[in-house]
Amino acid sequence: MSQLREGKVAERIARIGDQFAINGDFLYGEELRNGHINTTYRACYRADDGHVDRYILQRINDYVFKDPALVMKNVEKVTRHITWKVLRRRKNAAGQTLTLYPARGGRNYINLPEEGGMWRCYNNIEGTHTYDVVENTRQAYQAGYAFGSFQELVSDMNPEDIRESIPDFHNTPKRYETLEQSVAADHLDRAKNCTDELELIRSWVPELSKLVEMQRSGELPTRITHNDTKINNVMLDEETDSAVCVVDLDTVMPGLSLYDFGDMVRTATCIASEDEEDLSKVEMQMPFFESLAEGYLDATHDFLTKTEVDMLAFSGWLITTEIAIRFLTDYLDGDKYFRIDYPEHNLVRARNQLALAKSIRTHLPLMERHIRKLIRSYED
Ligand code: GN1
Ligand code: MG
Repeated sequence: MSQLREGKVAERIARIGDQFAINGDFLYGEELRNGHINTTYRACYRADDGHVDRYILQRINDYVFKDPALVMKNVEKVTRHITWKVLRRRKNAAGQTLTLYPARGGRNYINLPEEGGMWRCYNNIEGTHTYDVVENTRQAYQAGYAFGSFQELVSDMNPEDIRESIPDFHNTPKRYETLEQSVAADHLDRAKNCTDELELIRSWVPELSKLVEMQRSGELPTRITHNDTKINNVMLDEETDSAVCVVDLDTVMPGLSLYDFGDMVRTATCIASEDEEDLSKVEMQMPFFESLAEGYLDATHDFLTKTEVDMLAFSGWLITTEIAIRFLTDYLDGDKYFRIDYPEHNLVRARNQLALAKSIRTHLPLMERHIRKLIRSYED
């Protein structure tokens, strides 16, 4: 990340920053490239009182989020609710949240057609950092605890207040149907490059509907969930690596607690990144899973139902398979959804995530045993 003081990008960042309630002079800007969807800049200003403050400027990707105003309404409600709750409790149980800065014109966002669309501005959470891949079990515990605490913090919001920003986001069988449509269309003649991957996914089809069916039948409760619990969406204290704040709130909407836990298993139990090409490095590691599950259950065991707990391990396999399906679909469709750095990037990601799903699958009995052990420890 280079700090840009001048040049076209710096000028652009300064121009966008100028639309928000930011005091002072622009010092420099930088692009943060660890998300696949939105364009994100960090901008640094010297305020009139001499303080140097940093802000996050972000363009909401309107190919992915068809109704950015709806996303912003959700984000406003969630951040205000968490702020209210944390202030009342006077404690900081991984409960810091983002603050939106008003834009010119009276909203918390602004449409700038000449800058590509809808922009918003958040505070930069100072003294924290993120990891794109997990490095040690403490980070896995903290991620589990942070997203578990997040679920607790939003648990008393009215689910009807939060609308679906992307319908059927974690509807795995629908994601699979979409994949088959892309295979049938095969606009770019790419299906021939992924026959093994398709065969594997097809062999798993009966299991892909399990969670949506359990939700439909009422066996699993619908909650407000984060839905994008990648390890790099949790900010950890720079010195202690304790969880400080959960970010990327665009997909907060009604869902299953298991979607959140599943995505954490995907990103907090494997030390290889999701685009690692050497599949021998792609493996779920039990010590990371154990810490992740402990962190998550420390924050959630009071309110999760027995059925939710029973499905935790399975959700890790399901959500990993789901994202493999999504990467493969985007590869076949011509890479319209996820940002890519090279032409085969989405295919590499899909292969990687399938390797991880296989690894998780072989560990399921051990994972389930560990969850039962943790649950017993709360009962003692
Ligand atoms: C996207 O925005 P980012 O990079 O945190 C995606 C997630 C995927 C993830 C895969 C809105 O998340 O669903 O799991 O990439 N977000 C959206 O790395 O589709
Ligand atoms: Mg995201």
